Amino acid sequence: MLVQLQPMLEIVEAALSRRFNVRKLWEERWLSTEDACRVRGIVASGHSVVDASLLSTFPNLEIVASFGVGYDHIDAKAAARQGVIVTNTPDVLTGEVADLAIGLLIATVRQLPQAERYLREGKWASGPFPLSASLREKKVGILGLGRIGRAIAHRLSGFDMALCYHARRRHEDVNLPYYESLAGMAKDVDILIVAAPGGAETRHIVTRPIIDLLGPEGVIINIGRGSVIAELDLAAALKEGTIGAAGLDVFENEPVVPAEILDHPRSVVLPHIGSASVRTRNAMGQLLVNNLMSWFERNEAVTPVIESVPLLQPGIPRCGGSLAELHQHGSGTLSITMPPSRQ
Ligand code: 8YV
Repeated sequence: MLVQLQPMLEIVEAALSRRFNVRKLWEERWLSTEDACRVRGIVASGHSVVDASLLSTFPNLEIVASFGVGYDHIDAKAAARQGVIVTNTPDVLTGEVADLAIGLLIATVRQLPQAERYLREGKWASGPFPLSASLREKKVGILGLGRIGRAIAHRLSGFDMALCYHARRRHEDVNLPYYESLAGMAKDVDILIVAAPGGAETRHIVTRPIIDLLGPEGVIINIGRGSVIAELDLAAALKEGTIGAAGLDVFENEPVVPAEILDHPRSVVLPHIGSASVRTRNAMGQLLVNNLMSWFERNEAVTPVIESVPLLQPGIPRCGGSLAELHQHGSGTLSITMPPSRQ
């Protein structure tokens, strides 16, 4: 039996319910102790908190399959201690999120939403839209050089802009200037693009002193996690003009956006749409389903998170079991394809 914590794409739900006995926790609100013991998998979205206490509710849990690349909402270390693997959906969304970062960067610097509003409000007839800032001759610092950070750097390499990055470590295979300290990079760049994951390690690493180092013409873009930036510091910096503009797709307490950010004339705000195209969300759904199928068919995970990798080493006893036990026969159109079973 699987428990699903939040509603998901229809095609994912259809594919899951064809193959598994799925209990929708947000509808049922409770499970009997007997049912809790039958739960072998949790299906989580990017916003469902899966902490140690939830994990321990299900003594026979084997896998938490999460929709999205970021898994800061899941206590993957506690899961590993319980012998539970966690999977996410990396790679299939990298290009989509990187595209959005570039769009948000241009929109923020060239004030595209503001200019569009100006036209729609009928102001063009009374004069041209005020001149914007420029991307030309600007230096960009990328915070976080994971898959998405790299894809952003790759796209920006066609923009004739100076690029550099800060990450926990230097990436030897990347030919870009590396800053060991975030402050050092912030002092040298005009634009900071946050592409770091969430979680305790990155929480509030961008605080007021870092923001102020970007300067009054500085720009901050965040497509990583809201928690990386101390949001109230950013709001204050925008208000006081110690930073020029902000383009944000992610926020600390989504869907809440602080009024100071929302009302600022140089903020561009999006409702966390980095990966939100039909194509990419379907691919993420497919990967989530593939992870579950592969686990229950052959004790393998397609995309386990790093904390789960030791659990998947040969020789580690695992409890992944036969899919037959979990099958729930049903009808319906299959829009998600299943990975082929191994003979
Ligand atoms: C997710 C995201 O699609 O993948 C992530 O980590 O931030 C998003 O793009 C979203 O959180 C899914 O619920």
